[in-house]
Amino acid sequence: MLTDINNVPIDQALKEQGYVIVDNLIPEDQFEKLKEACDRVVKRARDGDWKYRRLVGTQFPPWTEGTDVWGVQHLIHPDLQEPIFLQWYGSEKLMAAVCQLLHTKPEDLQMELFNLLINPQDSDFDLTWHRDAIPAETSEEVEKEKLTIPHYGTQWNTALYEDACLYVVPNSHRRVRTAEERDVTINDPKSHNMPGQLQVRLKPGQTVFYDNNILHRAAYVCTSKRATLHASMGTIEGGHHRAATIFQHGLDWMTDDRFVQSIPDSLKKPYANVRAMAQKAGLEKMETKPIH
Ligand SMILES: O=C(O)CCC(=O)C(=O)O
Ligand SMILES: [Fe+2]
Repeated sequence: MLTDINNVPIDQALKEQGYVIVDNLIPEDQFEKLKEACDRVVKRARDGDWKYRRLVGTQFPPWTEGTDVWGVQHLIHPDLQEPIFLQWYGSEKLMAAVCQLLHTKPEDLQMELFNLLINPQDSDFDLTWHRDAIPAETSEEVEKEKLTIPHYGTQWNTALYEDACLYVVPNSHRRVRTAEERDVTINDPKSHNMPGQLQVRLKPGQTVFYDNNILHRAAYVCTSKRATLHASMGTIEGGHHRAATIFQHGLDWMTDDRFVQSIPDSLKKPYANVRAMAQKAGLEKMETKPIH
């Protein structure tokens, strides 16, 4: 059983706090390779040679405007030709952590997103306080209802360099916003004074898993190198709610034969599971419209 940096079982910590920090989920022999591969993909994205990227000025997909890059999308895309990302995504300890968090078996996991969060080059960029799957303007009644929908998945940030960009409000992932939080998310969404906020400080090699409905924001600093792997996995019980969150990023390239051929054994079933989810959702392509 895996425990967090405070020796609490990771599933218990995530459930109670809405986030959990874990050491050493990157095998030693993969660490340097991941850093090198990140440098290459970051260069491609900044050079405009990789079009799947997040651009300063826009928080949620689609990213169509701007030039300064704050994230690189689809690290496991076959056109990037960086096999180390898929190797790590399918590595034993990482998958064991995800299984413990989701209380499921590896064969019931579902392959999902794998992106990279980086420092912009030209200017700092703040993301607003948000929950990933519930827009700020959502009424209290609807928010309450949406918060009861289980996620059937988890997401994480794994830092390759020191990373203190993420802020969370611990334990805000299962309750509606207080009047004050609601006011901040709608009227002052880049506030540096959210009540109860906590800055998540990761050392290289540390991972934070966080509930995508925890209130969170991020501050992107152009002068401090950030390369943080940002990924998610789900379970086969996700259904159409999960499909909407995942496929809004556009994953139809996962049907590419070169991609299918490159999947390691540990991810074959999780891959079949994401294909099945698209099919069940009645999608012709593995893509849907943006939520926000
Ligand atoms: O930069 C981060 O650590 C968080 C990013 C984030 O919240 C998002 O992409 O929704
Ligand atoms: Fe987010």
